[in-house]
Amino acid sequence: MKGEIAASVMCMDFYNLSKQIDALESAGIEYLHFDVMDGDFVPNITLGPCVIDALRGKTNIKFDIHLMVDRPEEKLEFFQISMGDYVSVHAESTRHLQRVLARIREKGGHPGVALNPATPISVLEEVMDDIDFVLVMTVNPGFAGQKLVESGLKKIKKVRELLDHAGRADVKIQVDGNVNVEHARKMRLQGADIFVGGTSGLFLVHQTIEESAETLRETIM
Ligand code: S6P
Ligand code: MG
Repeated sequence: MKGEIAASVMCMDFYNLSKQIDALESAGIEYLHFDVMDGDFVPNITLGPCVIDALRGKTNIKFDIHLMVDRPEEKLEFFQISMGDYVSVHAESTRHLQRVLARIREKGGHPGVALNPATPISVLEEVMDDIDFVLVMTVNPGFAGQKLVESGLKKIKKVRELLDHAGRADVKIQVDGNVNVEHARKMRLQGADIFVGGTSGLFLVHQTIEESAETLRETIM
């Protein structure tokens, strides 16, 4: 599978959002990654439906909505999911994982399961038919600018093997957290497909978005 890049919206310059989206488009970025945090599941509050709705129709970049909220099955209805959106929910955030994945599919989205660094991958076994991607968190969710949790690297490979064994070689693996060039290279070798670019990979102080995207792209070919 070709390596793809998802730009972390919470790491963007909100004052210059439209200019940065133009830069992401010209750099061929595949997804806009929206981090939705509720202050309960994770210790932070970030983007919500109004931000996602405001950008809807303004760009051709696909939407990738990362729900870090408790009980996502109750909150999903606040979101206008469009056909083809990628939507991930955390396995740790719900007692009704299959139900919420099925609901995302019903709304036209691509459902994904996100796993915190300490969460075993076995939870995927029972929802194999309900997912289009797996989000392997390589930091504990909540904040940008954190340091890689090294065990995440091996976990990518374990997830790839589990998916392949189950006949789901088509399911993409997304990695999120401290995806800099050095880590992206290792993550790619372990089998990652979608790389979330934040403060370490895409929105760097001394480089333009285009320059960072090009370097990241070469790394994940
Ligand atoms: C973290 C969130 C992520 C961050 C991204 C930031 O809870 O899910 O999507 O926005 O990881 O990237 P970086 O390079 O600052 O770690
Ligand atoms: Mg995220």
